[in-house]
Amino acid sequence: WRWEPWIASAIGVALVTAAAATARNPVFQGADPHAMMIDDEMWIFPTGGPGGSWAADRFGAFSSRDLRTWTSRGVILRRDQIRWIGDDGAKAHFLWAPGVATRDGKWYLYYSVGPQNPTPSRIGVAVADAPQGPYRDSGRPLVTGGRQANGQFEAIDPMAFVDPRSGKAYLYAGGSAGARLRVWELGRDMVSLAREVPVDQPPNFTEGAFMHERDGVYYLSYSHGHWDRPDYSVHYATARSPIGPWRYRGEILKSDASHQGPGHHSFVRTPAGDWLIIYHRWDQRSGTGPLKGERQVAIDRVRYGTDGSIAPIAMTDG
Ligand code: FUB
Repeated sequence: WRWEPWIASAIGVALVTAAAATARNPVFQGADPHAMMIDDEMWIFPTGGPGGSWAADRFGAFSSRDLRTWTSRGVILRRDQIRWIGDDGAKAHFLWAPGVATRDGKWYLYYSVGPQNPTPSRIGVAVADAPQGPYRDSGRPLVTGGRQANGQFEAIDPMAFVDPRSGKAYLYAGGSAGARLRVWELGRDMVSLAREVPVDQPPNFTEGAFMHERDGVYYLSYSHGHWDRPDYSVHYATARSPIGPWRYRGEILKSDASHQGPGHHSFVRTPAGDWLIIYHRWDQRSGTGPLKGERQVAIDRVRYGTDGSIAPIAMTDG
């Protein structure tokens, strides 16, 4: 027989399928993981990474075929490459919570620049020809936080979603201060906003919105609670469109006897059709007060009911 590309692909599928229940958790230090399947390989774009999950001045990417051995794809964007960030003299600005999307052969890295004060938080976007970059910043913030008519809006946690049914692209963002979700339709170029879409606020929304579609059901999932408390958890709502109206469906991921503070996350469908949640939790395993230490990325299996519900997710260790 001859070695054909489809054989490599099939082996990749088999490895990822086998790995669905056997990721070596925690995967690595990091937070706010945005995960995608790219050519049968899982890629994770986190805040920070091995070495620290907080005050990041750069983004890296990591990939794996078996969810056990991870390859660093290097630094994909640095703070000093984003000219508009500036310096308010009072506090450093940090890069948080990347969200990645691809369209027409280009890759788009959306990211938050925090904290919120004294300069308002902002969301930027950088463009590349490949998932590992190099990414070039678009040259201006896409969204800026601040006081809004209906309460403070913190411009963090961007999630870009290209609707596989309509082809339209949306940007979801918001959290923490004001804890408000906002949604925009992105321009065809993916680096401009076409219009803001009014949406109803999903119950218990704090931050970290993620959108995925399965069998015509649109799942809006998000973090609830305080980011450094054991009540941090993941809730979700469903809709027949990516912009609601939402039907609140409850909590799916919460602290248990040996894992604390699961929150910012993404969902991925493997080539074999299994669904996984990639999320961060804390390295502190118990306690009732504010959580201390680093955040770490973990991967667990997602199971759907015939009614489109998501069963409570069990956090595992590798
Ligand atoms: O990593 C910084 C912040 O922590 C994110 O913006 C929030 O979603 C929370 O995970």
